[in-house]
Amino acid sequence: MKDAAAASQPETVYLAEYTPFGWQIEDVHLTFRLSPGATRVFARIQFAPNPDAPDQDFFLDGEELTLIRAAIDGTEITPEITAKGLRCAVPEGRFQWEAEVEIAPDANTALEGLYLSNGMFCTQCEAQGFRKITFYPDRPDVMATFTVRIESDLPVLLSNGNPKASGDGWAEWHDPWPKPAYLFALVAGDLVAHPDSFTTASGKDVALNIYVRPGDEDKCAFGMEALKKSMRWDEEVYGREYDLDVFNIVAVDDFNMGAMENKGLNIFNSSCVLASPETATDGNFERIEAIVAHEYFHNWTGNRITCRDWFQLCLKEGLTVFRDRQFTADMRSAPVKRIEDAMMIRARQFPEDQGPLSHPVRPESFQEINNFYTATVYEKGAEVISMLHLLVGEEGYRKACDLYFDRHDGDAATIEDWLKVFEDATGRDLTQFKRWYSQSGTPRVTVSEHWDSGDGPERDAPVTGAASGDGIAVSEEGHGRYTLTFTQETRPTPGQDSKAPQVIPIAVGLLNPNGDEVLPTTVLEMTEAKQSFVFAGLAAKPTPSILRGFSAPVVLDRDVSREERAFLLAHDTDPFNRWDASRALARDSLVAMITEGAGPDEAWLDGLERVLRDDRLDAAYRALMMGGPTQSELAQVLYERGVTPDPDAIWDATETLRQVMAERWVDLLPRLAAEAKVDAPYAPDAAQCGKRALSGAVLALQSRLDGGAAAQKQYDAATNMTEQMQALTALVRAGKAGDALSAFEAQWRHERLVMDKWFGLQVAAAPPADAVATVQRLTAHADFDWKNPNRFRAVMGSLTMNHAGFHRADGAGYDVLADWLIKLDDLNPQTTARMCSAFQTLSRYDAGRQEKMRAALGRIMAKDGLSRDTSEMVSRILS
Ligand code: B3K
Ligand code: ZN
Repeated sequence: MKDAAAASQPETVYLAEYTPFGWQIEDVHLTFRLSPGATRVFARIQFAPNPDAPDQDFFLDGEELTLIRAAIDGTEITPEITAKGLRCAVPEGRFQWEAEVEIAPDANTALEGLYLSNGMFCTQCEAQGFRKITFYPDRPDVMATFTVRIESDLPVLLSNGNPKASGDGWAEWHDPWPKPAYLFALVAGDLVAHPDSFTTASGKDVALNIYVRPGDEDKCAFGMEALKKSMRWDEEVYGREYDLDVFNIVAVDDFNMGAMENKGLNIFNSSCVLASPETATDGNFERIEAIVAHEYFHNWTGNRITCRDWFQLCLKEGLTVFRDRQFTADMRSAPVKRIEDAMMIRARQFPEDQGPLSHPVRPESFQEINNFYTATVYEKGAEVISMLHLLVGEEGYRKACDLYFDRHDGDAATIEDWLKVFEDATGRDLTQFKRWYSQSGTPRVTVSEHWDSGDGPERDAPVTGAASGDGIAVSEEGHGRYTLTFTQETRPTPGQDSKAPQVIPIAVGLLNPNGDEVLPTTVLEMTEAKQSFVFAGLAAKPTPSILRGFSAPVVLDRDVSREERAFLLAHDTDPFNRWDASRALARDSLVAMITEGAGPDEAWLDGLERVLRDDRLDAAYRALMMGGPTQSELAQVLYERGVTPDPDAIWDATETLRQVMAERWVDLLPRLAAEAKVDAPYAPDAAQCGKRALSGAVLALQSRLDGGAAAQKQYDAATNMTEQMQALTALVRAGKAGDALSAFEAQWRHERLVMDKWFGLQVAAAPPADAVATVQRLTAHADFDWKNPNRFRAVMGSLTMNHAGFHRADGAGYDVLADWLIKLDDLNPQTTARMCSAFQTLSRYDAGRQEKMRAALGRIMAKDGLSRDTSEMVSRILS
């Protein structure tokens, strides 16, 4: 069936063509008789006509299923079966559907539907995996209660909802909450539980478990704490309580993404839930806390209120990302979190939004929905909610959310429903704001300023567009009027040639020449293509701090002098903009080094040094300050400034700069290292993680001076994975890692997740000229299990992160990736398609590289039986 499906022309689905399903489902009963090669699935489903959608053909989705028997109201039937599903005549009115199908979990390498991972049965149904389990209307707007019986000799048998009954070789589960099929889950395996419990605000006891393979029990405690914190936080901040007697999490080694929010039975990629100080880094701990929270928060935003269709994906994902960000900001440092979010959006979402894969937060068409689980839907989707939050304020936001939960509990909802609750709760008209959901592309905001001291007649009249009347009053008593004029422009994106102005909240503060803040953060609402805002009552020309806290996902284009940026680096009270001033100076300095052969900007390094020496600033923040722009970011900046980026020149410049920093701060580094010392048992909390981040940044610079001596010392003494990895990375970069790499491998050979780090690090930290050879060496390693998505991503994903190594002029980086993607596509289309996005920045580079990327993509496209997933991605990139 797979071949038939691949051979047929991929169909495009359109948002505009949404029609409800012709039947409603009252109740679903499933029985699974598990067997690796031949699992039998028995389904008994009550259908009733949907009065809102009469006169439809009865069609059930179904792929890669062998139908054994089907019956309607007890009478056997012979339906018409296609590569996509099943069609048959049905009676008018209600009827009972029965079907028995056979599936082969052990042959399921795509990891969608029911599959096997290390002998454990597990499922992944979002977005359209349930159709590989049984014939069903596999769409999110068909919601039903499920009763599931599992028959197997395996000791642990789990499904959604509450346990109902169990006996020798069987277990039954009942989920009382109507849900779409994509939230169905089943797990069966030889697993052990890490148990705990939680009492909800209204006093209900919930049994909690994290199920893992024997041997992993010692890596569950942190995930469990994160779960309990999330449950409490959702009660306190959103008033949302948990609604079943049990909440189970299962860790699985073979998983295409991070985790999945199945009702009452979350399934996690083991890398996103298992952690111990010895095996996981601080970064892993923080990510685990965020993902556990994210999946838990889906219980309300996604499960109780789900999406009408897959175009509305951002309704649950954007909102749930926004919620998990709020949670992390509350648990850790809010400014650090905001900087990390902005870095992520600039590094991942902006390139997507400005390239051939650009699509609206709510896409209007797709061939394969799995290709739209993107940074745009998730991260820009969260930014859109963050802007709404800013515009309506905390109180308005909470009122709107309460209304959303009241009005839509149990619904399959739309973005229109979401915006309507904001309109109804706050009285605001969101017609223009809604463009954030339909217009793709990153708006560019340019800024010009005008100062009128008020001492003489106004000479020029620069203010055009809508200027706000008497101006925004500031805390001084001067006569000066300061005008900021903004223009917004969004370049054409695929399928959208012209763009209308969007509502852009621009958070602004003003500083006077002493560095004192004369206007605290004020949100300007830009709604026109060009618009001015006047600030009155100033004693002297201020320095503006614009887009504070990254108040909108836009590119801010403003000609700012080095002096002004340095002033903001020294004085801005907004931690985000202070960091951003340094980042911009670093970017400009590197660009000048690359294009003019200039030396590093001394004034910036002086300013940065003052920040680093300021021990009132939190260590995590100073560590972020020490990191520079990524090479890919520099390539984008050069491209935007009309210079074709040369990856080797970018690499050389970043190396030179790091070397200069190391030499310049030879005295400062030991002082920072001493400040960053942790004198307490390991804990992955914000304070300790910040200190280790700072000491890691110091070690990276020190290793440039001492040939890796300090790194070797840290490696030998390390008692946790954060320090071990920092040291190993520094040694690899210093070219001194031979012994440490062997020791690490010997120590961790049996820990899959740690070995992923070993594989990934060698590629990511390899000198660009060695990256491809390192990939070739590692892919020949006996433990390179390329069918495991984590291992595949560790090696191939790290190659794409090694900017100059991947973009080698001879195209060897592109070729090795294309070869592996061609191979993987037969087995796992979803992971293959996702990795094709490494080519999305193609148009930035020179003709030679572009031609080589096109050739590599052409080879992928020409592969016989290429999956719909990969074919859609490659053709979008090539268009
Ligand atoms: N909802 C899942 C993602 C499913 C991806 C399907 N290709 C995880 C999450 O966002 O929480
Ligand atoms: Zn999610």
